[in-house]
Amino acid sequence: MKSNSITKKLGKLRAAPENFIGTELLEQVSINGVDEPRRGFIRNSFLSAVGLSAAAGLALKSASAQSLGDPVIIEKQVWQTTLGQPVAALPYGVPSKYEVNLQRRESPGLTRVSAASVAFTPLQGLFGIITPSGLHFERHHQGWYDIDPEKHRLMINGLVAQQKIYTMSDLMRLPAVSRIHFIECGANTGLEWGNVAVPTVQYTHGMLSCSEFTGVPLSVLLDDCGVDLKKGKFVLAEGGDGSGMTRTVPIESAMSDALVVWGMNGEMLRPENGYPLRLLVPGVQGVSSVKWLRRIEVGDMPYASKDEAVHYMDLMPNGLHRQYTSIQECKSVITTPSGGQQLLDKGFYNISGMAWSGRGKIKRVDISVDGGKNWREARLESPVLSKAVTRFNFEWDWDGSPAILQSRAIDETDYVQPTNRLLREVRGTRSIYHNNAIQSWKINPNGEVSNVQVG
Ligand SMILES: Nc1nc2c(c(=O)[nH]1)N[C@H]1C(S)=C(S)[C@@H](COP(=O)(O)O)O[C@H]1N2
Ligand SMILES: [Mo]
Repeated sequence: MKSNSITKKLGKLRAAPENFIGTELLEQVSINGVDEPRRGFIRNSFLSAVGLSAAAGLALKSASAQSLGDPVIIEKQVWQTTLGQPVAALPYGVPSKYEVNLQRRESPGLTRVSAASVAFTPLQGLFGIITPSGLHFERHHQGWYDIDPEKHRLMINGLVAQQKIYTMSDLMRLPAVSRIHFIECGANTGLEWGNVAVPTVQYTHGMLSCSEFTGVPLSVLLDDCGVDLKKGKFVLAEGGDGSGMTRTVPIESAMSDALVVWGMNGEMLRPENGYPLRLLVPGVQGVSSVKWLRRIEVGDMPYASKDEAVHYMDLMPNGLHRQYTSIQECKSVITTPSGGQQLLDKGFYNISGMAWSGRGKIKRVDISVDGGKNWREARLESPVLSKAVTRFNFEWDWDGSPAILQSRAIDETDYVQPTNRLLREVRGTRSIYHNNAIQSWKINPNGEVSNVQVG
């Protein structure tokens, strides 16, 4: 009886004509970005969450369990009565076939220019803080390459006592560190500036990923080359791809936590993310984390490269451009429930999301279910790491009336994530980049969740 009503709702969602996204994507915007079989599973996990919250003393009058005659538990399944797949049937494992809808996707609202585009991370389907490597967002200015590590070199030159060229083997002998950090494109959430109601969190916030990166601190290499810290104020990082990506990084950043990275989530970088070598500048907009890194030049002033003169600048209300904005300010977003998902019924829900700050650790996240009138503190899950995604959770009993869900993050510098109104007061309305405003998801009485902008 329950499952019929779910199917009906799903049908309605798929048929929604006003959506500018295709059928393929409508499937993806259904709950947690999954298809029918998983939908049942999600529903079941909602039910077990219900059990948890009952212990916590929440009112759960609309919650109901499967009937005790449920054939899935009573009857023997194929997997209980047969031999399973042998070990190493898949020498490199892949996700279950039931998870096939959890994919990086290109936004239907953006145009691909040649190979240059972006594939967004499906944040709505992720748990914890680590983005699986195959789902790390990809942003290329001229497409990606699978570069032979034997043919890759890193050159360090400019204001150094000795210019050097490193092979991958040279680099991988050096003392390595592993750190968890986010990478966020400066253009993430950019469409919200234009009041474009991008339907899902994948497209509003999916140019964000968080991984464990392994490499050598850039400072070790700069020291090794005898960097001139008196004259050297900036470094230029240059990519080996056809886009000739070049970015200026301040020497303070280069000498503190910037890493020259070959590892991601325990294995070599994926080609799309810069294999075999990339720069990682923690907390700074993604473009500075130059992929397929081939050269670091030490200089005495910013390089004003083409990528810095044309992109990633903010047009301010007074008509001036703000250039070299680099820190990704404190930000958060609720990923479940989020745009395009469907609440099944009144009752208990775990509101879950991500918070991060380019300036350090997340200190607190507040949740509002009434569009910002009242706020209550969410639970931060450990670990809470500097310049990394922090997971938050919040217990909510939905009474079936319209609601507007928001999250507001505060970082260790006490910076508070701004509302749309506050952000626009300072920045005007003509920006494309660096939008860290509070995101609002509207819940209709029928359970549909959609993207809305409130002040
Ligand atoms: N060489 C090179 N590095 C690059 C890019 C590129 O196109 N070429 N894109 C940049 C941009 S705009 C971003 S947001 C990040 C994205 O990193 P990812 O693709 O690993 O997510 O890489 C940056 N580094
Ligand atoms: Mo980017």
